[in-house]
Amino acid sequence: MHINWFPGHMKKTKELIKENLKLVDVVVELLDARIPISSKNPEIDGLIGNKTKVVVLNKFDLSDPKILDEWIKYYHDKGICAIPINSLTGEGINRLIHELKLSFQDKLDKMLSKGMKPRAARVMIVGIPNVGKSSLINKLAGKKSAKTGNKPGVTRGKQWIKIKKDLDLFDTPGILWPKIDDLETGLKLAFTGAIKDEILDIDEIAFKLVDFLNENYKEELFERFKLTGEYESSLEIMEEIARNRGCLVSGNMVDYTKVSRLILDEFRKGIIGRVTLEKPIE
Ligand SMILES: Nc1nc2c(ncn2[C@@H]2O[C@H](COP(=O)(O)OP(=O)(O)O)[C@@H](O)[C@H]2O)c(=O)[nH]1
Ligand SMILES: [Mg+2]
Repeated sequence: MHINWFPGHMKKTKELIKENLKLVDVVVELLDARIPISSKNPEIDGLIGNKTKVVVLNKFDLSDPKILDEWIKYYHDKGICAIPINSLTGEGINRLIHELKLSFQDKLDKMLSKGMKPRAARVMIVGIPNVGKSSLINKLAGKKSAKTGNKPGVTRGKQWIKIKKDLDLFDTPGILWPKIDDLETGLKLAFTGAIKDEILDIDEIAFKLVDFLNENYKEELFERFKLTGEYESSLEIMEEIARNRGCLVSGNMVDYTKVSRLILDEFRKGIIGRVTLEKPIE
């Protein structure tokens, strides 16, 4: 699989995030609840240094509830607060706001004891492309809608959005890239739509996804696509799905690209079921 990924302005972006972080009290590390490892940029912790961090497991509505609990416990055991959020409906947002204020309290107390004036906690969201940064900012900001630059390096119009009396949000999220150092990571990012399909072989991705689902979420897979037979391979499963859904070309041949798109689309929308692709490593 060929992944052409790293644009030249990555270094500049990192510098910019570092600059912006100087203004910030609390960092929200936004992760995809289905792939908390693969959607993490490994350099973020270095950039954050000893600032307070809250982990948000976004798109939890698409993730496996059982494994979500395992992840929350995993972070809890490491002393990190992890909050499941649905940035489309706003579920979990109030808890996040509460937690953000709470995590600023220590710093605020110190400031007050030094005779400084109290001020609102300043928060910045950081995450990989497509993890839901803009959606979360919009949900948090409500009608005070944000100018949310999707391009790394966008500084113009930089401003603080007042979320609550004592909570300010930086309107420009920090965009960092995932680290794709093996095929597995690349595939998980592709399954979830974090990587654009154009730079990957869609048939291969869908095939690998069916492989994974057949292994780990067989019931959901079979139920959704009305599979009833015994299948020798994931390829046979894909062909059956293609026949069931009319993804065929002349002569009743399977249209692999069409069925691949269909499977990936339904997976990403959560129609196949709530699926998590990686568990915490003990
Ligand atoms: N199901 C679901 N989809 C989400 C959630 N948050 C964001 N999305 C979708 O994920 C895609 C990327 O979101 P966006 O906010 O543009 O991500 P950004 O690139 O990090 O700013 C969009 O299609 C959103 O509708 C969520 O919590 N649940
Ligand atoms: Mg965005």
